[in-house]
Amino acid sequence: MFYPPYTASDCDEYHTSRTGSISSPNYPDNYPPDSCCSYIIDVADASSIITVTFLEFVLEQNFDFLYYGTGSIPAKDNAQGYLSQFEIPEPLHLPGPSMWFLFDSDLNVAYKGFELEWEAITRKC
Ligand SMILES: [Ca+2]
Repeated sequence: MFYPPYTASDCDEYHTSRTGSISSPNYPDNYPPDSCCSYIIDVADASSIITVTFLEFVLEQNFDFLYYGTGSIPAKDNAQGYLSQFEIPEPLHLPGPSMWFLFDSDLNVAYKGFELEWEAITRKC
């Protein structure tokens, strides 16, 4: 399957702190249709685990998606997985030093969106 190359947009975010939060555009109001937003978390610590906890998750199922993966290159075809649902997902645990999200909404039907928190923990072993 071919996906067009990802291009930068106004809603892109780049984070280097070990803890923080991310939410969809306009949150807690509905996200705009046709959104394409990338969120990169780079804690510069290869021995870390980045734990992501979701506080809210309301996306149009099978049409609006939050892709995620390790590294710092957000792209659908580079994703480890995606979320597209009406319920709060289980936490994610991804190896550091970096990970990304890519929020992609289609042209119709928008909902409240998502809010998440992340925390980087240094592995002892
Ligand atoms: Ca939609």
